[in-house]
Amino acid sequence: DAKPDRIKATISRVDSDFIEANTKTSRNWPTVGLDYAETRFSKLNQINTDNVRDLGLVWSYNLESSRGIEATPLVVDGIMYQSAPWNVVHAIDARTGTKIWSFDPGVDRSKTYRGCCDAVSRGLALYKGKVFVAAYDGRLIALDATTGAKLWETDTLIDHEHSYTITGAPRVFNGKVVIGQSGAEYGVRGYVTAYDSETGHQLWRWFTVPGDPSKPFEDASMEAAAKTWDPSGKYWINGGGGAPWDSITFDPDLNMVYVGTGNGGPWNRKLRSPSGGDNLYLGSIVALNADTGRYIWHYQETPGDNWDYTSTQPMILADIKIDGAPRKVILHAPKNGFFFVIDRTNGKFISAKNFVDVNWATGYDANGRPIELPAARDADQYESIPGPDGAHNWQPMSFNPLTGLVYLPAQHIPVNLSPEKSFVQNAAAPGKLGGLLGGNIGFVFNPPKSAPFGRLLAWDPVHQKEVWRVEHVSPWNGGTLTTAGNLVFQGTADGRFVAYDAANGTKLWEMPTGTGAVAAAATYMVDDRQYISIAVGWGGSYGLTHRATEYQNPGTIYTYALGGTAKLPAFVKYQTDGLLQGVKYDPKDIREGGEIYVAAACVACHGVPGVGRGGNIINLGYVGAEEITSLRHILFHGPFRDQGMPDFSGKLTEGDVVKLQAFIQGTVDAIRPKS
Ligand code: PQQ
Repeated sequence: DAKPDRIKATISRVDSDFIEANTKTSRNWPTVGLDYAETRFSKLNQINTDNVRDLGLVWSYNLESSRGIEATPLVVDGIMYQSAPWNVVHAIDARTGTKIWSFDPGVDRSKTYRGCCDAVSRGLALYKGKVFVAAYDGRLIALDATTGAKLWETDTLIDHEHSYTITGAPRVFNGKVVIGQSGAEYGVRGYVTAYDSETGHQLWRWFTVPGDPSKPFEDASMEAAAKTWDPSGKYWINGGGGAPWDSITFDPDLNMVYVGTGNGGPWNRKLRSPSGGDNLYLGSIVALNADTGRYIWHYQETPGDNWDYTSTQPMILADIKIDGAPRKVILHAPKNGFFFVIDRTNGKFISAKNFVDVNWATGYDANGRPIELPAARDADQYESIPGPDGAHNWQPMSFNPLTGLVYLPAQHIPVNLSPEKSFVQNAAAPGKLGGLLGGNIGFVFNPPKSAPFGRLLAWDPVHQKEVWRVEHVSPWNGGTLTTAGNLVFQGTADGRFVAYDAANGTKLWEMPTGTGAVAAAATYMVDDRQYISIAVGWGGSYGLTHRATEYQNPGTIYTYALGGTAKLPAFVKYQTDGLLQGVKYDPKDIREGGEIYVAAACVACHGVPGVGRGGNIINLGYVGAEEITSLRHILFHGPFRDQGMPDFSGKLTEGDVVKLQAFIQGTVDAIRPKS
C-alpha cells in the first residue's frame, strides 16, 4: 500500500540502472516511453489474445480537467504519476485509484495563448525519489515523489519576450534532466538543455538553429548550420524555429541523446531564407553526446522545411536485421509522411518509404535526400499533404520485436496553403497576441479539397511496407502500446479504448472512454496482477476545434485488469445551445470582424463560427446569444481566464468587440440552413 515510507523506498530506487534492468521484465513503467529505447513494448503477457475479452475496469480517476491529456502515466511498484493540463501532477495508488497527492505548479492559464496547441503536457520523469515536471511557462520543477513538495525549480527560457512554452516530457538519465521547448509558430530559436537532477543547475545546452551570424557561434555545429541559411532573411530576429517540443531519446548503448527538431519559423522558407538552403537543423534528428551536449551527427528528414514538417515525433531505438546484418537503428515517422530507418551509430540513411499518400516528394534517393515535387514550394495554392498536423503527430508509436511491426497512428488532415502576400518577415512583435495565424507562418489557409482520415497502421520497418490497417472514423487517434500478449492497445478519437491482435489487426476488445483518447496507454504489474492504464482527455492541436464523440467527460485515468468489474463513470453528453441567433449587428462590420477574429487567434481555439461542432473548446456559433452580447465582459478581465481564455484588455478595443460580434453572428447567419 501507498504509505510514505514505501513510496520513498520505491521511487528512490529509480535511476538509469533501474530503468535498464526493468526492460528484462517490464514490471514497471518508469519512463514515458517505458524504456530508454521508447519501444512501448511490454514483455508482460498475463493479458493476451486468449483472455483479453475478460479485461474489465478496476478503477477510474477523475483528473478534473477539460483540455487534452497526452501523457502516459509512470508507474513503479504500484505508485502512479500522471500529468494533466497546465502540468497539474497527480500521484495515485495504482491498486485502488486513490489520490496520494497532487501538485499544481500555478501556470498562469490566461497566458495559454503563448503556445499553439492546447495546455497539454506529454509527461513526467522519475529519478532517485524525484518527479520532474516541465511546466508550460518554461519552468523545470523537481518534486519530492513521496509528498509532492517542490524541491527546486529553474527557469529554462532564454528570454521571455519570444513566445516560448513547454509541452514535452523531460527525459532523465545519469543524473541529468533534459528538456526542450515549443514556440516555432510564434518565432523562437529552439534549444535543448540538460540540468543536474539533484540541484537544477544547468550542465549543457545545444541550440537547434544558428543565431545572429555577426556574433560568435556557440559551437562548430552552429557555424556549419549558418551556411545553410540565407542571412538576408534575418532569421535570427524571430528565431528561425526548430523547437524540439517532444522527442528527446537517450541511448545508453552509444551514450548519445537524439533530438527531434521542429519546423521553420516562419513555415514559408521564401520568407525565412529567401535564396533557399536546407536550413539546418530544422526537421532533423540530431545526435548529441549525452555527457556534454556536443553535436555528433545529424540527419535532416525535411531539408528547407516549408510545411511545418517537424521531426519532433517520438523515436524508437531498435536493434534489427536489415539485409541479414544486425543494425542499430532509429525508427521514425515524422510529420512529413515517410517512415525512416536511420543508422544511429552515425546518422546514415538506411531507408524511407511513405506510409500514407503524400504530394510534396516522390521518395528519397540513395543519399537520403527527398525527391521533391516543385509545386509543393511554388504553387500559389497548394493542398499540403500531409498537412501541418502531420501524417503522424506526437501520438507515440510502439514497436513489437515479436511481430517485427511498428504500430503507428497515421492520419490525413489536409490544409490548403497560399503564401501570405502581406507577411513581413520579423515585423510581428515577438509573442504578440494573435501571432499564431498571422504572426509567424507566412501562409494563409484556404478550405481543403480532400476529406480527413485516421488509421492505425502496422508497419514492417525492415521491408518498409504496411502489413495491416484499421480505418478509424476520424483522424487524431491515440498513441499505441504493444505487449508480449500479442496485443496492440489504442484509444480513439471517437472515445473508445481498443485491443487488437498484434499479428493481424483483428479487434478483440473495446470499452468506451467518454471522451476522445489521444495519449498512449501503459501496462505494469502490481503484486501478481497485470494492469493497463490509459489517461483520456480530448485535445491537442486538432482537438481544440474538432470532435468525434457525443460525450465530453473530464480527463480520466482508466485502469483495467482481467476480471475487473468496476463501473464506468456516468458519461456527460456534449451539448450546445444550437446555432447562435439574435445578436444584433451591422453587416458592414463582418469583414473587419473576421480579420480581428483571425489576428487575435480566436479561430485557433474556437474554430470558424457555426462550422464543425467545436472541440474541447466551444465553437462560438453554438452558444447562447447572451454569451456574445456580453462578449466585452468575457474579453476584458473575463471569467474564463482560469480556463485558458486570454485577457484582451489593452489588446482589443471596444470597437473591435462590436466587429467581432458582427463576424460571429454574421457568419452563422450566412451558413444557417434555409428552412
Ligand atoms: N502540439 C500538438 C499537440 O499537442 O496536439 C500538435 C502540435 C504541437 C503540432 O502539430 C505542432 O506543430 C507543434 N509545434 C510546436 C512548435 O513548433 O513549437 C509546438 C507544439 C506543442 O508545443 O505542443 C506543437
